[in-house]
Amino acid sequence: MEVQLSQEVAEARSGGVPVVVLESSVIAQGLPHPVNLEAARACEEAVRRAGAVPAVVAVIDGVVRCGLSADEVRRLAAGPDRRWKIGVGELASAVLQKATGGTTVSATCAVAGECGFPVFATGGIGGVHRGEAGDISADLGALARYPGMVVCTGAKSVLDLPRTLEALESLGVPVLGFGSSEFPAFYADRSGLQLEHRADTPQLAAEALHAQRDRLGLKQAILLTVPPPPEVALDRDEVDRALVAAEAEAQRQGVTGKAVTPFLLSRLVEATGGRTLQANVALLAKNARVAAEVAVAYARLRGSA
Ligand code: PSU
Ligand code: MN
Repeated sequence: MEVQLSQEVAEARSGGVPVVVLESSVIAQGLPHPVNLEAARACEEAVRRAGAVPAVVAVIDGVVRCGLSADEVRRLAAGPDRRWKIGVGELASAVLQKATGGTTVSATCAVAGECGFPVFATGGIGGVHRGEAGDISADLGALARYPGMVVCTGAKSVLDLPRTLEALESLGVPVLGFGSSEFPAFYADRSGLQLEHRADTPQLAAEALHAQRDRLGLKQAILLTVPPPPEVALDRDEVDRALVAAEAEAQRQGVTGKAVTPFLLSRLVEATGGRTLQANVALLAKNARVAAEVAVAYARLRGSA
């Protein structure tokens, strides 16, 4: 794959310094400005503090990039470029049209895999949507083709979580709870969905990644699910009630297709007095920190193997 690495990321790769890949659709589409910019900075800082190098993936002027400058992050966060949401199925079109935009988990997994970077942090993955429209994110298939670890707070808040877990199981993507035996419900720490396996420390998560990727040579990613920070986590019933109300409102207003998720998210922000937004930023930074700790432990494991 033609990917342009930033100098810092290229040097980290050749010097064996651990790298944490970050997606950019959450900057370009997932969060409103200027919270998106704060979140991007917080993630990069959290990665650096833990001793790894952050590598934001995006498409800039038709070039697939890994490692962005502060100006380029700002451009994604505020400019007209916010319109482009690039999944793995849109990557070729984006390159041909010399587009600029944020890459989703699916496109970012493809880039991270090609670059040989095995640790990737995000907020929530895409999955199986609620309702009967058959909307299933390309993230799921991409996870089945990325030999690495994706650190996240489970799946996006607006999804059908039981079906998303079933789909991951069908694809052979293992889900490991980080210090928890329950699949998180994004803003809420409880989903009622039990996980069979967990990793309670970054070291144990790194050992799982080493077993999956190096000892067994499996191509599927491991999903490491991190509960949201307890001080910002919302009550699951409160989120559920707000979501049901938001879905009803979307239907009344005739909101359909790609516009549904942004509509629901902004309704959730209103209904909770901004607490979902605060939780989103905090969980992103936490995931970035955990991912960096795993990347550092994994680099040590491989170095001593
Ligand atoms: N989680 C959020 N907000 C988001 C996303 C995830 O809370 O905007 C983004 C991620 O980039 C994820 C993408 O990969 O949405 C999935 O989109 P889709 O359902 O269109 O595949
Ligand atoms: Mn979707």
